Order: sequence, then C-alpha cells, then structure tokens
Amino acid sequence: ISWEYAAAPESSSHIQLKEKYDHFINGKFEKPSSGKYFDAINPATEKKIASVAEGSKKDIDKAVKAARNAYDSVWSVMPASERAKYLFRIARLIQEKAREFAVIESLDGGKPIRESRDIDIPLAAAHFFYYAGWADKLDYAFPNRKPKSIGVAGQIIPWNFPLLMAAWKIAPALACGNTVVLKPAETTSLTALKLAELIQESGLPEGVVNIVTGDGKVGAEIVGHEGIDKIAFTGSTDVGKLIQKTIAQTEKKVTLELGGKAANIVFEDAPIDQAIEGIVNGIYFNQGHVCCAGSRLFVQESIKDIFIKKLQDRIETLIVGDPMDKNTDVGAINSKNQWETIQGYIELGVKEGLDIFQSSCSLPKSGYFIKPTVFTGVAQSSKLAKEEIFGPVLAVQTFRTVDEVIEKANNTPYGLSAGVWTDKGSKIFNLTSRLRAGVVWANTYNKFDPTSPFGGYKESGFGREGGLHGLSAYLKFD
Ligand code: TXE
Repeated sequence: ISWEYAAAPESSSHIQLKEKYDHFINGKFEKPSSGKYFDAINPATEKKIASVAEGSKKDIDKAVKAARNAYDSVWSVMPASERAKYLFRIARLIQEKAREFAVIESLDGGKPIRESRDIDIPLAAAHFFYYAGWADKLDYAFPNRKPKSIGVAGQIIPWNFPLLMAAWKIAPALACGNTVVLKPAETTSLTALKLAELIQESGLPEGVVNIVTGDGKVGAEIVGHEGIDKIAFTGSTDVGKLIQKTIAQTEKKVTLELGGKAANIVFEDAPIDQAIEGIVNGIYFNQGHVCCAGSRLFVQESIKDIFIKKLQDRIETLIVGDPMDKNTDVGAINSKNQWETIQGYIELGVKEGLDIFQSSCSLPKSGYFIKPTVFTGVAQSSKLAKEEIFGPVLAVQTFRTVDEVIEKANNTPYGLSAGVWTDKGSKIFNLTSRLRAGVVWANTYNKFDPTSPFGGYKESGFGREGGLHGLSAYLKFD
C-alpha cells in the first residue's frame, strides 16, 4: 500500500507500508509462533492498513532469552563509550527517516501530521541523542554510588505517542547497559517496528532490543516473566495497579507512568490571549490523548465570561479532520474503543445538565472524530471533573482565591501535571510548591524536553522519565 504524504513540502513522495509486520527478536524479524496476525486500522478512515503479528508466551520467551543472552555476553560488558555510539547512530537514523516516521505515525494513530512531524519524531530523536551523551558519564551523574545496569527491562507502552514512548523507554535503558523487550500498544505498533528496522541498520548487537506486538495478554506475559528484572509501564491506572500487584510478589523493579487530570489555572491577571492558546493546546493537542492534558480549566470568576467567550471563538478556528493534511489541528481519535469512551463522557455531561459547547465544524463522514468540546459549570463531584477522559473534552470550573483553587486542583486521585497562568511571579512560586503535581508549567503548557524529568504523584504513578532521574530508573546502586 502506498500513501501520498499530503503534509510534506515535497508532496509527491510516497511512503510504503509493509503488508505484514512481524516481531523483532534477536536482531531479526520473526513470524509469530501462533501464526496469527491482527489488523492495524487507520482511525481516520476505519480501513485496515497492515497486519501485525499477534504475540504469545512463546514469543515473549524467545525475546527474553535473546535479551538475556545479549545482556550477559555483549551489552553489559561493552565499554560505555561504545554503547553511546549506537545510541547516537539510532538518533541520526531517526532524523534521516523523520518524514517516513511522521507519515506512519499519523496513518496508524490518527494524530495530525504537523504534530507527528514537529513534535513526536524530533523529540524521539532528541531522547536518543540526550541519553547517548550520558552513557559513558554515569559515574559522574551518580558520584560515589557505583551505578550498575539492572538487566533485562520489560517495557509496555501506550498508543498516544507511539514512537516517542518507545524512545523514552529504550534510550535510557540502553544507555545504562540494560537490554529490552518492548511491547507497543495494539492500536499503534507500526512506528516501533519501523524503529526496529533502523536498529537493525544501526548494527546494534542482536537481542539488545526486542519488540513483540500484541494486546494486554502479551503485556501480562512480560510482567509475569521470570527472566525480566525491571518493568517500565505507561498506560491506564487500572492496568498500572494490576502490574504493581503482580510485581509485589517478585524482586522486579518497576516504574509506572499512569493517568492524569491536570488543572490548568487562569488568574485574572494572566496574559489572556496567551492563556487561551495554552488552554487550547493543553486539551486539544493530540485530541486530548495526553496523560498530562489540561483537562480541567479553573478560571478566576472575575474573568469567566470574557475568557469563555474568547476560548469558544478560538475553538471555532480549529481545523478538525484528516490527520494527513498539514493544516489539521485536531485529528482522529485513536480507536473505536476510545471514541466510545469519550462519547460516553460527553453524553454523561449532557445528562448531568452541564452547559456544553462544541465547535460548529463538520466532521469527516467516516473515521473516529469528535468535535472539540467544553463543559462549563462543572461541579467537583461530576465524573467529568474527576475521571480521565483522554479526549478533546474540557471541564471548566471557577474559583475566587488562591487557597480555593489549590484545594480544588489537588482534589483528585491524580498528580501528574498542572498549569498556572498569571502575571505575578510570586503567585507562580506559591502555587508550584503547593500543587501536588509532578510537573507544573507556568504561562506555557505541554512543553517537553529530554533533559526534564516527567512523572507523577498519587495514582499518576511513580518513578521519573527524562533527565537524570530517567537514568536512575534503569540503574541499581551499591
Ligand atoms: O490502556 P491500557 P487503554 C488511559 C486513558 C485511556 C485508558 C484506557 O484514560 O482512556 O487508559 O486505555 C497494555 N498487563 N491511558 O485501554 O490497557 C496494552 O496492551 C500488561 C492513559 O489503551 O492501560 C498497552 O500496550 N500490559 C495512558 C498498554 O498496556 C497490559 C496512556 C496501555 O493500555 C495489560 C494510555 C496487562 N494486564 C491509556 N493490559 C497515559 N498515562 O498516557 C493492557 N496492557
């Protein structure tokens, strides 16, 4: 199947998808031992775009064996400066193939090509570059602590940033001298397998990275496998809790990056137009499929009416539709399942009698699309204020005082991120120390960088990814 890359300046270039995608085990593409494949669906068209290998216990056994062997015989004993060279090489190969990655990411997952092209793919390369730089400096990063690799890491990733999450997981693990068995999410396997092609091209020793595709059952096989020393998981809080229970009976180490329900707080002294952009980006970036999405807007009562009016006007300008069009702001919802979940929350809000605003744009006839949606007058007790929707749905509440908004913002089982919009630096410092969130952005939102640690409190999980902190998740110390 070939695709026109509508977004590229050189619009004539074609991207070729494979008909069948196999596992990547011990440096080779391997057919699934079950012989079974599942469909990769383009959520913007609802059409099948490829077949993907369905993993099983046998495949995980093979992958873990390969990873263990590579760990013992090559990777853990290789000079760190040599390991770094492979990571640099992979980073450069991602850059070289950036356009191809961007197209596949948007076809497979529904995100606007502008985001895949400008955010997901460059950031994935940046993570490999960043952690390549650390590989031979671990003793300096952790002085007097004698950092050592852990062994084989089992990594389970979600569908909202498929290649980027693979990079977040693989790059620090490898830099620290571990080997990897990674499972992409079942709705977005293709860019991880494209990455496998580059890994092969980079000459990375066989078995250092293994990628097995499939659903949650395959993920559970990784979690329960005796040959794995560390689990890194990003996904739903429910599955995260399940994993923690399983791991509790074992010696395995674990890091969990789970859901969120971030508060984005706008004070009356905020730069209003800048704040509107931040709120829109906070909740409609990647269709709201973002663990740190600013899904709760707290606006100070004195500016509520003007702010909501401006917000609605801005939402009307968002272009919703074909992810492959470079002008698109909001693409397709990642899967039918997720579309139904989000639709269920919208119906619930309507049933609760909340004020709903939806952009008046028209949606494509096929594909899983949802209009950018805002609910106002949402009570703290509403499910829309409490539960992670993971879609383009914003719940608006108001506040009068700093203490009130801190109390409301922290009144959630989650604690991943928050945003503060104000002209007063003192207010920013006050809020950032009192908000129970792993990341607090001030007068900006959704800014990611490989040098910054990312992770949450409470039911948003534990452990940090990114920066120096991201290294310690893949090391043991004396
Ligand atoms: O997540 P799952 P789903 C939240 C978001 C979303 C909801 C459900 O609210 O609406 O979760 O999404 C693998 N053992 N987030 O159902 O099931 C699975 O195959 C081991 C937030 O897609 O958690 C996939 O690779 N692995 C989140 C990965 O876990 C298992 C991103 C995530 O899927 C497993 C995604 C099991 N028992 C969803 N069951 C974020 N924090 O960014 C499933 N998996």
